[in-house]
Amino acid sequence: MKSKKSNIDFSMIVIVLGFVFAVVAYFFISPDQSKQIIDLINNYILSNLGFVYVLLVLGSLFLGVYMGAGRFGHIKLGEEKKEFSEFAWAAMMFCSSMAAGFIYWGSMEWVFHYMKPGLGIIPFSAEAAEYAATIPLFYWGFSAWGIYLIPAVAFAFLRYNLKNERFDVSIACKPLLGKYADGIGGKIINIIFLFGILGGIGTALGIGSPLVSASLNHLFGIEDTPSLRFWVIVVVTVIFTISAYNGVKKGIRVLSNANIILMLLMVIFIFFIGNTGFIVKMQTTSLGLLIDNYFKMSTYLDPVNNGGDPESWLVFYWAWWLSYAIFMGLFIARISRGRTIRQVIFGGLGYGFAGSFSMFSVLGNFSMDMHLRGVMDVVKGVTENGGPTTVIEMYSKIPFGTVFILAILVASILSMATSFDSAAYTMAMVSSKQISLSGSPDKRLTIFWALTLAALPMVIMLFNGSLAHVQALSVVLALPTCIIYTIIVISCFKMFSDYEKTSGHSL
Ligand code: NM2
Repeated sequence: MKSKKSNIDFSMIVIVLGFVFAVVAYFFISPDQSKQIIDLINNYILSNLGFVYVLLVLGSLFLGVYMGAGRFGHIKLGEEKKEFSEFAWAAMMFCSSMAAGFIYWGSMEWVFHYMKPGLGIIPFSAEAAEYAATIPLFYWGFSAWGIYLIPAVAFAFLRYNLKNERFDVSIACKPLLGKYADGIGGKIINIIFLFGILGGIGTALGIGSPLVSASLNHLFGIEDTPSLRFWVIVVVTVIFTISAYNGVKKGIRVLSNANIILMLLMVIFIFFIGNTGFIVKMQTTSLGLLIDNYFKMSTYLDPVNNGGDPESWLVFYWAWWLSYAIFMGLFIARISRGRTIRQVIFGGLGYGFAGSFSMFSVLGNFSMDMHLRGVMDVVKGVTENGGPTTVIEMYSKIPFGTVFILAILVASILSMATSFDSAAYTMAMVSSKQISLSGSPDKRLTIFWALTLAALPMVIMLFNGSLAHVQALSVVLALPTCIIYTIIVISCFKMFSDYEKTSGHSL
């Protein structure tokens, strides 16, 4: 038996920690300049490389559907029975990807598109409102969830069918890169993956913690300052560290089930308490608009006017989802033993879309209705006081408002914890040298990654960096992830055809 210590790949830890220290130190020494550098790279990517993200995401949706519906679909990932029930699987998949964004973006995203719809639509018009209710369903819809699924299949096949003892990223690149995926090459791949997560989770924390601090401010009158947000991150970190420490079965599954039930209760409550007629009508309208405009929404980069919207939204969102892609692929693989490829692909697309649709269309249309009926000027609230404060102010106006805000507080913390615990857990899997088929990574490693995940956004918040900087950082860190992502997708198909050649029978 190997000792636990020798199972940790320290080289990866040293490099990632070195990077985090370097960024943190730079923020201490020169906060303004470091924010400027992040913005500069971010702007370059937004205006020049958007097409890369767009083609990658659309391409992977096509390939995913092809993989699930085609001849590989029936392949079972491992011989065993399904490890998790349908509900637990869907809940864990959904909750590891969604954090407090379901409340924040769910309730407020429409405002930004209503003000600046682009696409030749007149701002604040009826058309702008319908478009604003629809486009979030696209940014959080099929293409988005589709990003995770080919990596999930690749990692699961490697692990459960080819019985690989490592759960790392470089192995999934091997069919295409051959020996270049070993040694230093492999380490670079794993490190790029770890950086991607740091950026992606940073953005989620950057959105969630102001929402939590705004609820604390409303409920208990605590002043909403950067240091309160800092402490919010500390509390969330403690919770998700404990959950990740307890692993998938005891920690992550339990927290995710609780989280999804609370999310659903909140959405059902708002559905009935709000203008249900308006919500249902807009949901139906949005479905048609979504289907009608799917490809336009997927590729529109505004080449002539270069107006910025919706191009920057598209690139930001795809970068953000892509920065989660490999981590979610690993995580979905971890919970998918015993499922077929078809179940993973269509389960991921179906549950993902259904979850996003119900949350965004109910919370968003509820809030749009409050605005259009003049109950509250939500647009003014967002532009003058910011999104988080406006979310809380709006929900304080409904019956049982205080209870609902308490629910927002708990759901934001829970949903952040259920994303970050799976992230820390997969980071620990990748930086372990070996994990037995039913085993878990070293708990110390899991704690270590949980703390590292929180470090960057904490520092950016402490230095009064805005959410825009955290978002920019995630777009920047997602770029190298795109390269690895592409390699994994191609490798997955190559892996299947190599397997057929060597085993002599078709899959
Ligand atoms: N996504 C966009 O705050 C959040 O809900 C995190 C992350 C799914 C990659 C969402």
